[in-house]
Amino acid sequence: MGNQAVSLIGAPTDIGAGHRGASMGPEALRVANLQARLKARGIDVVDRGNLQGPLNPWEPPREGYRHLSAVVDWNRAVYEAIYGELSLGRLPVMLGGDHCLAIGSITAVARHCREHHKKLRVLWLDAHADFNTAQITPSGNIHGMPVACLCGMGPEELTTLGGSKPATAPDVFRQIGIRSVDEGEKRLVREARVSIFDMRQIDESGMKRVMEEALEGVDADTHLHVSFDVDFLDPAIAPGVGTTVRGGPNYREAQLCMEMIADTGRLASLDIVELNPAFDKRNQTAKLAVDLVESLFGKSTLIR
Ligand code: HAR
Ligand code: MN
Ligand code: MN
Ligand code: MN
Repeated sequence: MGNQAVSLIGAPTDIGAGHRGASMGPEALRVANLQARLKARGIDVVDRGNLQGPLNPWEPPREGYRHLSAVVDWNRAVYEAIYGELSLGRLPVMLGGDHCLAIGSITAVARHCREHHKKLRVLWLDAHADFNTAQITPSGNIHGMPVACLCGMGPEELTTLGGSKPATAPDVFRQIGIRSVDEGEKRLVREARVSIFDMRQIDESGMKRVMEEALEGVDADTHLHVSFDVDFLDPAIAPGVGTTVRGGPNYREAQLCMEMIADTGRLASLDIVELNPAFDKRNQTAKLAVDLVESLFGKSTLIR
């Protein structure tokens, strides 16, 4: 992985979230030394700074969506930036920001894959399935909707961001660590046949077996995108998120997950989202996220 070129792109907003503070995520990751840690691995890492977009007006939902037009503005900016980096042959790392921004990043990745005849595989590391729609959302928060939007279920402005709709299909996703899915959302993910490795399955089969299945079929023609929602992690080790759900992966389970992704050698784009410094203690969650991202880029604890 030594000759990889990585671009960090900050998207400092909490426009799609139910709590304020994910807008501080990019800076917390910088303070936790993300760039230097990756550089120390021999990777060429450029920090492109932050994208710009509307402030959070903190309004109630309208017709099932909170802040829809501002979410669209932010996602357009993310889409352009991520597509630009991929076109330069670089590996974009989006520093969120809340998870609604994965609509823009993954729409760009999907376009890049179409143009380069690559198979897309998205690993969605999250406590939540993020498959809500305006009709079934309990909150109106668009960070609970990105996977549905990417599969063509959502507002036209978001489902057509990349021109063609849908941006991608349910069969590209493998969701890992899931333990909080709303009632209507459960029906939708079942209908769409999204492949979900929930915490019960991780408990019963172990992270190793789960990751083997989630990575099955990944080969030299695969573009592997990781969408890392920091609330994937157990809140005991990662308190710095707005929506903690207990019973997540512990430190070693999370490391093994990242190490097994690194072993494929196919990681080609990454989101780090939902880190919320307003809920963190001494930046510990940002530091943990950086530690895990180092493993994603090949740092290994193997001694044999
Ligand atoms: N499912 C809930 C909703 O839609 C909470 C959703 C999302 N929270 C996140 N995203 N952090 O993964 O309102
Ligand atoms: Mn490429
Ligand atoms: Mn999420
Ligand atoms: Mn989540």
